[in-house]
Parts: sequence; structure tokens; C-alpha cells
Amino acid sequence: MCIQTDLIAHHKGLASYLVAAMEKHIVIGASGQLGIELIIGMQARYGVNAVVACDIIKSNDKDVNKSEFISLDATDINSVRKILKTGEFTHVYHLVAMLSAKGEENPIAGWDLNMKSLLNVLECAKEGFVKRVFWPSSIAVFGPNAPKIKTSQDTFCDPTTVYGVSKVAGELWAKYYFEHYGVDVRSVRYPGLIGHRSKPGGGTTDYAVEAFYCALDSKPFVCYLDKDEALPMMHMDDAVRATLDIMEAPCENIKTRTSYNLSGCSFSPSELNYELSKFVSNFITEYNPDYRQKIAASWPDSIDDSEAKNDWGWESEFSTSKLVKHMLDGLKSIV
Ligand code: AKB
Repeated sequence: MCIQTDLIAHHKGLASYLVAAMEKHIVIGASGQLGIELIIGMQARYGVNAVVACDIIKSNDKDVNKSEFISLDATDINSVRKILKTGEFTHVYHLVAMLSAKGEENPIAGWDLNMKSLLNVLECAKEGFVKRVFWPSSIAVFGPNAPKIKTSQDTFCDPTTVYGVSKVAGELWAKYYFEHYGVDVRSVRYPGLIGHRSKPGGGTTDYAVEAFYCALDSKPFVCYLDKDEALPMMHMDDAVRATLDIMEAPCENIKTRTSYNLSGCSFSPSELNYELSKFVSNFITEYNPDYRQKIAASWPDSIDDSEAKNDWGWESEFSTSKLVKHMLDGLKSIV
């Protein structure tokens, strides 16, 4: 009886190993802040040859470049189709986006990039070239009328930025392609992401990453947000794990086909200054709020991610103090 059970378990284990061995992952937008970390996380989980990086410009990260690179403009559907049509890839991670602050400087360009590239990937997925799609949404889907504390999954979404509007629209398109064409597209709403391997660009939460660089250079940090403007944040290791876990979850567990709320930790610039001061004595933050403060003020302070926990077992591993220590250690390891 016991031997039989063991044998069945062994066969099941072998079967899932063989299925995983046949899977190949392509990351579009691989040279950005998240793409670099995701590629490295996937190399560790699936192997260097199971991952391919795609972007307009190749990253200069030597670890990322252990995997194959393909040059791609994701706004050109023929180029996207040419790559996916080869049938080589089972999983697509479509990360291309213009973030919140940059999007406010170029609203039409932000909308065009975010929507066109997403619809191109969804169309190719509909044509049956890939098994599964990941596309990130963001806390930017929320606006001034959503509750600020522990903002729930299904609360009112009235974003004030073009980036946020494109994320709400993208979520609805993801659900549409799932319901009408059976495209298995999965998504999480990332908070501000903090990682040491590459700098973010064009976001409102980017201030937090800049603060670490100033702290290590012993320079005062000039923050463009108010000192008490709390925002949801997440360490990259958590973000990468969430991404790979939701992509590996059984299909029947994915009950939200717009996008899942995801929570890591939450802090304000003054709380970050306090945590950094524990490691860098005399670290000073000065405050000079600009247009990004208004964006930050329209977003939640903290997020309720009960659905992600219940449906596919999500659990954050980083408190604010752990995030700060890991980020500092990470930055020191690369200088
Ligand atoms: C931004 O600040 O625009 C992004 C986000 C919260 O999606 N980091």
C-alpha cells in the first residue's frame, strides 16, 4: 500500500518534472528594473537555457546575458508574432510599460506603449502560440476614492494617472481575453519595487530606491514626496517569487482574472529615513515635494491581499526593516 503510494507520488513527481523541463519562458521588456530581476530568478528556478530575454536594448547585466537575448519592439505585432509563432515558448512575461511619473509627462505616448504592446501579446496568445501569459498591473489602478488602508481587491478604481488608467484597461482586457478566447493570462498589482540589480525609471515609488544610493554615498537625499506619504512597497525577491508562483499555480486556483492585490510592506519617506539611519549614521532626508506627491497621495497606504493568499498561497517574506537590510547588503555586494 505504502510502496504503491510512494510509486504514484514518484510518477507524479517525474511527470511534473518532465512538463517543467519542456517549458520555455520569454520575458518581453527584460532590460527594465523588474525584467532583470525576473530573468535572474527564473534562471535559478528553471535554468539559464529555459529563459530568453527580449527588449529593444540589451541589458549589460552579465548574469542576465547568460540567457539568450532577442531584440524586439513589442509595439510591432508582426515582430512579436514572428518570435512567438516559432512555438518555442510556453510562458510569456510581458513587462513593457511607461510608469506613472513619466506617463504624466507623455500621456499619449504612455497610453500607446502600454496598451499596444499588451494587445499585441494578447492577440498572439489568442492565436495559440503560447500556453500562459503574465502581465503586471499596479497599485496605480487605485485613485483618491479608494480606502487608503488595507485597500481591498474589488474596491473602486478611479486612477488619476495615464499609467493607472492603462492598468485598469489592461486588467479588463486580460479578463476579456480569458473569458472570450480562453487565454490563460495572470496578473498581480505590484506595489513599489525595491531591488539592487538595476535602477527603476519613471515611477513615483522610485524615490525609495534613490534614497539607498544616497545613503551609501553618504549624501543627503532630497525626496520629491512629503515625509509622511506612506506607500505600499515590496522587495524584489518577494515580487519575483510572487510572479513565478502565480504562473505555476493550477489554473483552477486563479479565480481573479483582472489582477491580484499583492502586499509586501508599507512605509513613508520619514520611516525609510529612520530605518536607513540604523545602518548609515547621520543619513539625512530633505523634502521638496513636486508633482509626484499628488500621484502618491492618490494611491493606497497599504493593501489587502487576502485573495492572493487564499487562491495561490501568496505570503510576503519582507518587513520594512528586512527589506532595508537586504537592499543595503545587495547594493554593497555589487560595488
Ligand atoms: C510607479 O511608481 O509608477 C510604479 C508602480 C507603483 O507601479 N512603481
